[in-house]
Amino acid sequence: MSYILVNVLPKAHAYVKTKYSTYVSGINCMKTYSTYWEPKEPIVRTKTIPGPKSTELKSQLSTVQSTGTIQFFADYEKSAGNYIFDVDGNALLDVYTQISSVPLGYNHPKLLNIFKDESNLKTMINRPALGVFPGKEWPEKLNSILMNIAPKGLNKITTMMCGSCSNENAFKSIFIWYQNKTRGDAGFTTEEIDSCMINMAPGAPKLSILSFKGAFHGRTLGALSTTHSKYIHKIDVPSFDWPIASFPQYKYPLDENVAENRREDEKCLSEVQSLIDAYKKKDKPVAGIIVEPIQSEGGDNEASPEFFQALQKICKTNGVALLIDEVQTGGGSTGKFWCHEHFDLEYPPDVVTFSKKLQLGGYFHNNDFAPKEPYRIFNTWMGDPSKILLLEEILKVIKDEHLMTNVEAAGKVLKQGLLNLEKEFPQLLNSTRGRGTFLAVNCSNSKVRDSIVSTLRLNGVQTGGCGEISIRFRPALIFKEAHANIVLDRFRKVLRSM
Ligand code: PSZ
Repeated sequence: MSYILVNVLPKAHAYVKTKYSTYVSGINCMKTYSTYWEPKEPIVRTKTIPGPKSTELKSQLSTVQSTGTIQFFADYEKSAGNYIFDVDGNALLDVYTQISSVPLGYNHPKLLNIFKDESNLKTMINRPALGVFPGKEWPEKLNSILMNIAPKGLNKITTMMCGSCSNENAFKSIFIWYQNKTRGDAGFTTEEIDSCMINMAPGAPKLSILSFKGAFHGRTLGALSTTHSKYIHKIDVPSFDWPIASFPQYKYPLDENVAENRREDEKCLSEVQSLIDAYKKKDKPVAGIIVEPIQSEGGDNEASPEFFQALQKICKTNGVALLIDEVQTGGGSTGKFWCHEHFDLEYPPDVVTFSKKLQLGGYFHNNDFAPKEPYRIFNTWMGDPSKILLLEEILKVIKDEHLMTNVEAAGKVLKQGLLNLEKEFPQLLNSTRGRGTFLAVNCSNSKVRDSIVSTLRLNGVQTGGCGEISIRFRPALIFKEAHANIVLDRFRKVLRSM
């Protein structure tokens, strides 16, 4: 019944034996997970990706669902480590990892083991309405797992399902906090109670959340008002009139453009203050500011630690909450577990949202952002205890296998390699940037970018685009220097062919 991955793939391709010594494919035929294999290099068998089988599946799916975004159909039984396998037998070195959401690669033996345990299986099957009927182990799990990785200074956690709903509910927490500051211990007035039921002030107050141009905070209706990366996300959908400030656009290399980039910081920060003043005058005061530590979908735009420190000062001076959206940056790939740890902030942020690599969504905050009354922040599932089991093991593997050190080492090789390619092909590439393995490079224009991403895929490397002209790298935490060298070799080959 059980078979080893190496037996089901062409003999021509050697497989690399890493720490575990017997990886076996497929959850049904799993006997032991003491072994872990992945291909030594990418395997590309079809002339096009999507290949014929993916194309056939796409046409099947198109009868019931729109398929305009689908790149190929994956074979998740075969996928292993850093390699995603498709249904046509291609194995791509995946440095995009399901939009930056796979921490330990595919079919990590330790994760496969979790659901062999019957009590864990029961945790998966009996998904509770966590707000009302949490399981007996829930307090202990939250304390030992999620609070263990809580950003410094934040002692409360609200769990959710995804990044968008984490931001949505964090906005609500911020509005409730803001109103509580003036209401104090007084209860709700009858006027507030009646007016909120017909979407009117004072019960539904005119408050706003300030966000930045180029930001991505999700696509649900409230979060979408703070998302400004692509028009296609927003068009035809009503939005709140909330303030939008410019986000720094740096010149690279950073160390050669210090003064200019500092002026860019100052320009954006003064815009933030002006917008806070303007929206106060407009009677839509800013209750919170939402910001990504590195704007991801919008093009991997970085801002300096000094920018974030000054932004926090503006928040403190104006009585505005600072929400740091770590949905894409959280989980270790920037070289710190939370990217904002790089910023050396004077105070903890007020709210930190997460999802993706952490498997479930949610946000960390302090007591002030926990509504006193029950049922104000609530939904059916409020997270998923089976995802916490995965997160528990993921955190253990990160620690036991020193994956944060690994991120530093692999990131250094990848970043230096990109800088070298930038020098070799200045007409095609520029502005290499990022932290850890959370890296990006700009292309000369969007046509060149799209062509590089698709040609790289046909050369066995799955990357992703972001913004108009950037390629982003989002490998798993198990991505090593050897993988970085494969990416760089293939990248060079593609650039030469252009
Ligand atoms: O096109 C999309 O909808 C995409 S592509 C990448 C994302 C969404 N990222 C999700 C994301 C994020 O990167 C940040 C910084 N904040 C919030 C979100 C929303 O998370 P989800 O997709 O889980 O709702």
